[in-house]
Amino acid sequence: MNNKIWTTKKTQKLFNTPLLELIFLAQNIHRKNFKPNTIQISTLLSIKTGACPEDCKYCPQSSRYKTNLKKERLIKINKILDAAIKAKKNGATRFCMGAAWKNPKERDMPYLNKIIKTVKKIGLETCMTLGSLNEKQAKILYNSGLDYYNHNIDTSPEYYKKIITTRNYQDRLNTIKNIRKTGIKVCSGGIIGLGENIKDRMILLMQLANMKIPPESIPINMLVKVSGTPLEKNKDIDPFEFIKIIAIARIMIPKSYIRLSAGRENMNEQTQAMCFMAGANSIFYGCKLLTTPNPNEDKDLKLLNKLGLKIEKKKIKINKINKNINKKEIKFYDATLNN
Ligand code: SAM
Ligand code: DTB
Ligand code: SF4
Repeated sequence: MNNKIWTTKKTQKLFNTPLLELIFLAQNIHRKNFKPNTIQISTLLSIKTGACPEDCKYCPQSSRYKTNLKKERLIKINKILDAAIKAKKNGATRFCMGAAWKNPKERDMPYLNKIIKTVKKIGLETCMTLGSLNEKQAKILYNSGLDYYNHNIDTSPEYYKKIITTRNYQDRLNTIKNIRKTGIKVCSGGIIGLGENIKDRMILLMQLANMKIPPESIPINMLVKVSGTPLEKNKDIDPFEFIKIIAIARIMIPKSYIRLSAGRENMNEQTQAMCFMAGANSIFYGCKLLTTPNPNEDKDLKLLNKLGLKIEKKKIKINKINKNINKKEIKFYDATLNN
């Protein structure tokens, strides 16, 4: 339970603290709560791509913008299984699956249940991001064994209205509440570079830090500027500004994993190293995020090696890894997809 409230005054004070002082504070807090030199890695897969009815101005998958994206309907479990096995072989401990939906439909639930069960059988933690969920859907995913649900709040409530008009901030918070009521761990964070001001960044972090139970995992994304989206020409973020947000997030939310999320493809090694120094302890690993590039595995392993960072091992409670995958059953479910 969270009994520390971050007021505007206290948060403002952090934002006015010199960067190197913040990094020092953040690193100390980090070491009190996490094993040093250790990083959690997750691999992402887009399981339904593009044609999204929402109008998020940053997103290449919205149907409103011409982004040259190859659309794909919900993909077959067999294909998901292959990608999950590859991720596991490469060392990932969590497999995150994203769908460009406003929300899943009732008819999708049995299929999603089967996906979760299949991925878990190979010994990976599972995470999904599928848009809004009602209580019933959250419960179904929990009962299927889903470990994490990603649902970002992106920015401050005020600025959110300027970025997305097809849903509101409260809808996002309601879904997070529905996830919390189950036992699924919450993954929620934001994006830096949307054109927000310092106050919006402060409010974003206060929103996350002041939740009754803060999200266990907090992705901090740097906007990936995609041609055709309304934000394609946004101003670049100064890397130090970004590092500062990571350090403040670590100080305000000491016990959560902070993920250096989208945007690493455009960061040099030194910037990433400073983010780790400032308390980031998780990354997306694998050459693709959902639709845009991410550093390839070799490049990342070289960086982790140079920094002496070890991949966090998870003891996943699964008895028979790689066994019990019923190919016939998967074929049956795949046949229910009409694509
Ligand atoms: N449709 C679902 C939703 O919006 O919750 C799930 C997929 S959506 C792509 C997941 C998250 O990716 C968004 O909430 C947003 O924070 C992040 N995202 C999308 N496009 C991005 C971009 N161009 N740069 C950085 N982050 C982005
Ligand atoms: C999150 O915060 N970032 C990831 C994940 N959660 C789903 C997605 C980043 C998407 C970047 C744009 C793309 O590749 O489509
Ligand atoms: Fe759709 Fe999610 Fe992209 Fe928004 S962020 S357009 S909801 S896929």
